[in-house]
Amino acid sequence: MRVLSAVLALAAVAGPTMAADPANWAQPMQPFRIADNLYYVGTAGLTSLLITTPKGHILIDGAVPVAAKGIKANIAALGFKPADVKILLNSHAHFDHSGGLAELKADTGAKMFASAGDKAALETGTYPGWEDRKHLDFAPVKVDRVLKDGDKVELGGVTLTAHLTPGHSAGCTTWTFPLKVDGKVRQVIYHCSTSVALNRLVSKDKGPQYPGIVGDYLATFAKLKAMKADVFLAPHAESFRLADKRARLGTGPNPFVDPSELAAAVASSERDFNKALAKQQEAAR
Ligand code: 4NZ
Ligand code: ZN
Repeated sequence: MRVLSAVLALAAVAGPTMAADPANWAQPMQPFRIADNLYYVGTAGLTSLLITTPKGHILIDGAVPVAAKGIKANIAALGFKPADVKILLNSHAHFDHSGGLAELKADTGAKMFASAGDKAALETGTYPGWEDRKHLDFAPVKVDRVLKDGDKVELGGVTLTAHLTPGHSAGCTTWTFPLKVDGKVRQVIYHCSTSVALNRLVSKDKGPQYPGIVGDYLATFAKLKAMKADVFLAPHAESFRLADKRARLGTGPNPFVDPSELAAAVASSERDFNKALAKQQEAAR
């Protein structure tokens, strides 16, 4: 009981959008089908999505560097060939979501598509504004195609749309695509992230994480509030209650369908952002 209340108290402070448990970032997880041609191939804490097509596959996010081998093993365990992955995409250029991409690219031969805002971070394997924090570095990955807002990525009859939602990173990219779930076409959103986490919004001596970061977050919140989705997915498993939904799969209607989740997650994240901004502004006075 004491443990439970401590966990609940921590969860209340951390909020649903914050990385809750880095201990599970490298923890292997059995891959599974979310619905139709969409599979979860990430770790217990970090999402990696496989979208299969007759012309090859698309993989979104590579988790932490040590997770790359497990992601490949997960793809193979589902009966797909890692060499059939043709396109690599990402949510954002932080080591916990892009760290495994270089190895995955080398081993699959896939092309890496990413936004202009994240290209430099991916190609240097650094966290812009935290170049001195070497533990945030990751293996650099070359970007083969630069994506703009609204660009479509097409393969084998599947079309994904890139929505630039900068703030959490300068090129944070939210992905949307249709998915057949329980016989009905649903809209999936893979929400990049709008958490503040390690980002300096305002700072007296160091300046912001990158110029224009606060305006970017504000525009991104406005943009996300105007979007609709039936299936909400995100780079951190806790942000969309992966374990709970996984456990309920097959027991009734697909638990990944929840048209209310995007708006709730964005509202909660915006409250967290406003608190973090006020706190950082106070500290910078
Ligand atoms: S993130 C850490 N990608 O911003 C790093 O959610 C990056 C994030 C969360 C936590 N970290 O080092 O603890
Ligand atoms: Zn991040």
